[in-house]
Amino acid sequence: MDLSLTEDQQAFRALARDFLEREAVPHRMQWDHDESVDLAIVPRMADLGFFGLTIPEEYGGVGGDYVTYSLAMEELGRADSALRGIVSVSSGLVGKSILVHGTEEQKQEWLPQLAAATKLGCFALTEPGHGSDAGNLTTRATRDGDDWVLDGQKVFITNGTWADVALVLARTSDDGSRGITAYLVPTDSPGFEAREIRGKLGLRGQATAELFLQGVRVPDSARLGEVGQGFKIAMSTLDKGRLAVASSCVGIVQGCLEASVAYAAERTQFGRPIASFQLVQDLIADISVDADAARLLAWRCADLIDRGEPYGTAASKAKLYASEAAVRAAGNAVQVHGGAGYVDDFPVAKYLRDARVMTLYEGTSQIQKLLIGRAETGVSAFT
Ligand code: COS
Repeated sequence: MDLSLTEDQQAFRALARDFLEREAVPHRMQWDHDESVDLAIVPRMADLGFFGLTIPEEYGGVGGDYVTYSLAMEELGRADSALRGIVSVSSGLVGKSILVHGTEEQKQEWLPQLAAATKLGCFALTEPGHGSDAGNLTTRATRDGDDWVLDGQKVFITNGTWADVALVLARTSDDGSRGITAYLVPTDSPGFEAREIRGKLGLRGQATAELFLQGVRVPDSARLGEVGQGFKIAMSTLDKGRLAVASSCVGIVQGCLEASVAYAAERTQFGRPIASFQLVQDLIADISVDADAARLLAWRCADLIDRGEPYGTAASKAKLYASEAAVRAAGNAVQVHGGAGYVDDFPVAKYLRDARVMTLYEGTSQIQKLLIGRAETGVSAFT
């Protein structure tokens, strides 16, 4: 077993760290306050290869491996999880779905634009009535001649108001999860409306939206994969998405560790730096162990993908552990900072707010446990 990174992987991580330290870290609190990152950073991130990392060179990407992708997501999570969401949803959930399930025409049309971030994508699965129970979603796609007509509502859609294309999961028959089909819907289609959700606890710099589809007409060439294959496309896409969330959480834990160590060295109480107190070291030790454990689970998942081996359960384990660790670590980091951690002078309050959604989206912790338990026992809770 060799856990060392290649020179290319180390170089990309250093490049990403340097860029984000200069271009994101100084602005993240303002973006958080404004409830929007400065979108001018998006093309600059694309120039560095963030959006094209796992898209092959023939489609305008970088053709990198998933360990590098995990490192990139970690650096983005350390700097600002709002940026990570923009990248991993657009090029990850949407781009990789197209790469795996798209026709050659769909790949040629969308992948170069997603890799260059001249177009952004959003992943429209969740509905007001169906979050964990994705297999029973109710947005409808009805065949009309050569077209499909989509009607329904989606919610909590990252990039929703910024996206140029929405990967929409819609019901084409009443056959449960087998009656769902995927479509690539241009967001300027008549009948498509995105409304931003404001006032989120965290991830405030990223656009999260409700989508309304009223008689949205797309040609059959906008269908992604076969009729009825949409649920499997969504689930397999989320497997890789969960690696991105897990890696981003590693970045949060790492950021919490660095911030806590720095603060504990500088802050004095009782005439000594608080870093010298064992109970403060106890908090920092817990954050440090969480960083290592979460990172190893994420890297194991990335390595399985790079080797072409099954990785779904590893992705669920990484996502479960890392997201819970991010919440725990951010809480510990605020504790190290005391009252100073409760305001935005230090990054830990934002880490805590951003971390909280990680145990919810792309499959709650309970869904991850259900999937892990199912893999271990071979028994589905639904049969
Ligand atoms: N990759 C490929 N195919 C998959 C798959 C995956 N990861 N997971 C399931 N499938 C396939 C199954 O093989 C099955 O195929 P058949 O119909 O041919 O047998 C089909 O999809 C249905 O799978 P399953 O029976 O597991 O579906 P369930 O209804 O039992 O799934 C859960 C229930 C809860 C596991 C599922 O709905 C789920 O993961 N929900 C969470 C959704 C989510 O993460 N939402 C967040 C949205 S992004 S913010």
